[in-house]
Amino acid sequence: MTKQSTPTGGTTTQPSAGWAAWALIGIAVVAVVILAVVTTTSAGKETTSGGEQPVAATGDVVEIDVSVEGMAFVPNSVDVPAGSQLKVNFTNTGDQVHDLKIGEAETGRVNPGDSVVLDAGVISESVEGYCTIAGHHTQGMTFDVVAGDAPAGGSGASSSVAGGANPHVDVPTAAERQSDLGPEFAAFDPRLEAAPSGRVHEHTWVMTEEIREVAPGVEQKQWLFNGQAPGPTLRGKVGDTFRITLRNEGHMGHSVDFHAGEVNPDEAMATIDPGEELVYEFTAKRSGIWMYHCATAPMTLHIANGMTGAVIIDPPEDSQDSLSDVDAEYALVASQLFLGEREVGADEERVAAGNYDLAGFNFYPNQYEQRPLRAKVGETIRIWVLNVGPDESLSFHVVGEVFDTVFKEGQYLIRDAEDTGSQAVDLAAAQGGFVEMTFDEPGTYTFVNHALTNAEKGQRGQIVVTE
Ligand SMILES: [Cu+2]
Repeated sequence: MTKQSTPTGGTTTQPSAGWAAWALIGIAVVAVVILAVVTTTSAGKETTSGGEQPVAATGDVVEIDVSVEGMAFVPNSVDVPAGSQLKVNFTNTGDQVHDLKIGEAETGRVNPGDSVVLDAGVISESVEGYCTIAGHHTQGMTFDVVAGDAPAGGSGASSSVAGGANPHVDVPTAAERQSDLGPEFAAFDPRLEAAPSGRVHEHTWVMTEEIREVAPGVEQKQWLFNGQAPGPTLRGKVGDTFRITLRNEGHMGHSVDFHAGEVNPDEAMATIDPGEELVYEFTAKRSGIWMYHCATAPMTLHIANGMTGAVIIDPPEDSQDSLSDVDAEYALVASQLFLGEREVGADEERVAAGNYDLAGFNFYPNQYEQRPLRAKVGETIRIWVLNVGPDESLSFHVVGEVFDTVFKEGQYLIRDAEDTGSQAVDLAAAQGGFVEMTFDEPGTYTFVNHALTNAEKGQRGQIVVTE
């Protein structure tokens, strides 16, 4: 068989001998016949495995107990002789709602602690079962039903993960993101107000899933704290107490983890189901800009869909770390942006693969090129920056400026520097700080992630300085 290719390849290089030509024709005819047979055979196989000739039911029943550990079914596979009926006694021993879908059979949502019997019917071929709750499949909540000796079902192919084109959306180009979006475009307000005077900050936040514009011409579902991405910015002083009532008005479990507080994660960060409420209380003992985010698995997906934001805690005014007076303050939350189907939101496989489409400040690419920050010559501004990732690093730089004060993760790197300065502040995922700068000349100063491919994906904006 392997020699078939040799004479075929030789037709162009050795055409002289007449007998050789006849031999080649003969081999070619044989090859065509073999090809035809192979094609017929494989077509026949496909028909069988496609289910048009189902395996006859044997009357046997395979019964198995399945539970949950973290983000996995235990066990996560079962061997079933083809033709047997499969019954799964499913107990949700996890800490959040799950389900199990095998072929057409589904358990429906199963609360923690509850049990359901799933009749998966007669198994004629291997099939991959899984939890249908957003993100759980890619986190590994699969259950392989292996029929007879056949290999586990599921192609495993995930074309949407491969780098390059997004199969769900036409990702807007830099030109489309930078062209005038018109007067109706509203940027996320980056201005930061002073901390309110009270020492206890009480808020109720709803958690929802809603369709929003996430980039020019792209609408998709976002998962939100209080209807916005990033979520509300909280500000207070060292020693303040924050009491946040979370009300889940969405369709899946959500939670929150405030990095600014030191609390027992088991209770405060628990996932709450639709319709439930949870009060998260913490006292901020340390100054800085702190991330908060939904802590329900997979966290990448909840963060990518918008469930994250900043808590800013001012140091005591009489301490050596106290903030100096500035003319304006801003807050920028840097993140990667993943596009997906309109009704779904960030594509979970692309999120799991870290395959982001765009990047932005305050969850919209290039928005501060559309609506620049503004300052006057001689003014000093402070920009608080938080990098929520989920993965990429941020190198925050302002073109044409040098930072004379940089605070990062608990300490001033420089402060009111005169004969030195900082050109960029590096923030890994979940790190934050602030920079201060004074404008000596009018002009358009562009701020970027100086990991420049991310600037080109949308992590850039402008500060327009006038006389
Ligand atoms: Cu969430």
